[in-house]
Amino acid sequence: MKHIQVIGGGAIGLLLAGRLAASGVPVTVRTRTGEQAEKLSAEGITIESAIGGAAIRTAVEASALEAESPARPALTLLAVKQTALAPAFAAPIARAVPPGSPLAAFCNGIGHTDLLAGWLPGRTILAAVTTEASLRTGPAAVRHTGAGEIWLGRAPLFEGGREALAEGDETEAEAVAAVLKQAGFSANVSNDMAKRMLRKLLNNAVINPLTSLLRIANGELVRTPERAAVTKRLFDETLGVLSACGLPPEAGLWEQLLELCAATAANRSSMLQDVLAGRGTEIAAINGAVARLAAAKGLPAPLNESVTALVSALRGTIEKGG
Ligand code: KPL
Repeated sequence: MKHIQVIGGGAIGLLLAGRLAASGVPVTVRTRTGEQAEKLSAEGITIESAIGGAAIRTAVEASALEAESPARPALTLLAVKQTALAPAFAAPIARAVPPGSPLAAFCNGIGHTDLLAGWLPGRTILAAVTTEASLRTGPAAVRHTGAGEIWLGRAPLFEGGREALAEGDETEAEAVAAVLKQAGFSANVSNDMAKRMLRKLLNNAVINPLTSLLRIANGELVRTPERAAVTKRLFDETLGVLSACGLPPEAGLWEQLLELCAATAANRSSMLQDVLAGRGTEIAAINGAVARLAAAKGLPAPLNESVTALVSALRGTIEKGG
């Protein structure tokens, strides 16, 4: 069985790595810190299920991304936050992903595919979008809170409003989907990842900044007429920009957003969790990206610009755990 490397020891990274390892695939997890890698090597990954099904505990190899790794992975799954993709990440990731080996990026927002295509010439870059939900409960443990789907395919490039695909081969996506299916995921190949990423971006660009600024759970977002009005205004502006950038016209996108709020009513959005924990947020890759796309198309995006500035300004103003 071919060796798979998962970069990222967060909720999605550990879920992917744990399930793949449990299906018999040799997996190495590459983490930000040496401490987490030591813990994973010693304890393996525990996946507890909040949706029925037994807990599993499975052995994995692990090392810090900065460390030398003897493994030559046949495939890399990148499951890090956009905030990790700073210029300092370019050299370690280029060392970790061998030329000719594909990488599938499970990141929110957009912009990461453009960065990765620049950092990793000669590798196939795939984009992955998932609705799997999980919560990291410790450095080597996750709780699977919602079964979802994974869609993957050749990565679209977005910056500058151009429409292009990263270099690579369509057949790689089929092979990655097959490995993920064997590990029990519902994984499918898409030849239009731009559409899927833009649809997810639309929901994240509305729910994440507003729940962060109002400090409310997703289900509270449209509970009052005032909140519903501001939510709809941000939705309309964002939809206008993303439609100009290739999101196909489709009825029912607002209703889908309302359904997502209802389905995740008790959840705090990932951005609110980052704000409350005093971490950096993905605002630049979500609403900041929408504002940049708007500028490239000559469209106004005052609400996206404002929420980007406001969420950025929250950093450090909220007490940890508040
Ligand atoms: O993806 C999400 C996130 O929190 O980042 C949503 C869909 C908003 C669910 O919380």
